[in-house]
Amino acid sequence: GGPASLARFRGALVGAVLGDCVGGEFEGAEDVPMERVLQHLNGLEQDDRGDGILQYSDDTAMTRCVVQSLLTRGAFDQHDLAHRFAEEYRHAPGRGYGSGVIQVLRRLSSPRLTDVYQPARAQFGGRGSFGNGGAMRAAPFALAFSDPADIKRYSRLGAMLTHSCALGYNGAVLQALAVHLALQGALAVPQAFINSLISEMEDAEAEDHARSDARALNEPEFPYCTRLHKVKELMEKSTVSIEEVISELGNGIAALHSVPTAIFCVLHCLEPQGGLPDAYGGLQRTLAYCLALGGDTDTIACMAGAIAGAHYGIEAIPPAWQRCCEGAEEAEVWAEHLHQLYQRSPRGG
Ligand code: R7I
Ligand code: MG
Ligand code: MG
Repeated sequence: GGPASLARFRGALVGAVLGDCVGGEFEGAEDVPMERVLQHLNGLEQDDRGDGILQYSDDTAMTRCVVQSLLTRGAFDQHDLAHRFAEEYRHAPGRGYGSGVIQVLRRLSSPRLTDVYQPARAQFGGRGSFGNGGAMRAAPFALAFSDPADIKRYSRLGAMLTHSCALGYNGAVLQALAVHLALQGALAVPQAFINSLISEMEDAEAEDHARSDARALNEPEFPYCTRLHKVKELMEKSTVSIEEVISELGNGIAALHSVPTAIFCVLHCLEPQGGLPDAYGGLQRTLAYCLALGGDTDTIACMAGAIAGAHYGIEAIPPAWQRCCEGAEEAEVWAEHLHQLYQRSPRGG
């Protein structure tokens, strides 16, 4: 489809759900052979697999809250979103939430709370979480708003309800921007895509709060830009091993060690790769590659799935895979509603 087509919106949201559902199998695993990944994915094609057999985790549970809040309010509403996160957690606490964030989610349900950003600020000794929980649910901001300034502002605030450390919320900003660019068709020119992200993150990371958090955590100045430059270096190499990706970019639960990794996975799999079935399309390659990294596979595949889905569109998603994943059919319907909201949203200048 063309830029910002409905097929791309569907692809982005369904891709995110698929990544979470298929990635759950290997979350926390080390040394995942590609053979095991392909076995797992081949299983999705078998007719006797029940509908929605692979359950989604916190990544999708929170993404659904963001989608429903944006659609119901027609805008970003931090109180509504905080309430939905808290209610979702109360109803289904067993979706695999991070061990720190559950305290925030409990406190967000208190009727006495007036500042909804306060519980997140109290995390980890007052600096806030640098986990990838803000980034994993950032895709809907790129599907609801067309102006990059809105996408940046609201993905940041949406993440700050649970992640007040700059390394946490800037991961959400980066993920939302990557989905936004992919929706526009920007992955047709990979070098320009990564350069745009670097220049956006140069702005985001120049703010005082980002600088002081990077310093306090012993990270280089402009930590996301530094990682995105590493992504560029890896893109230029003729061969890249899984071990190299893990050691250069990471596969962990910190947003800094997973958002640039997800972006790399998408870029790396734009072209056919040895070790992956010839019959696989780009989105299938991307998800398989994410799973083979091990570590935080549900979240890396969820984020890469959103970006790749925005690039390839819904046609790239095998119906059998979609059927196996809880919430994937519904995601397609919500993508249509978000597409309508997006078209009404003010364009940036
Ligand atoms: O970021 P968060 O929502 O977790 C998301 C991850 C995804 O992989 C999901 O699929 C799910 O499995 O969890 O939850 P947080 O609890 O805010 O952060 C995740 C973890 O990162 C924490 O439990 C800590 O182990 C670590 N972490 C920190 N550790 C030390 N200091 C995050 N921030 C800090 C910190 O500042
Ligand atoms: Mg999860
Ligand atoms: Mg995870």
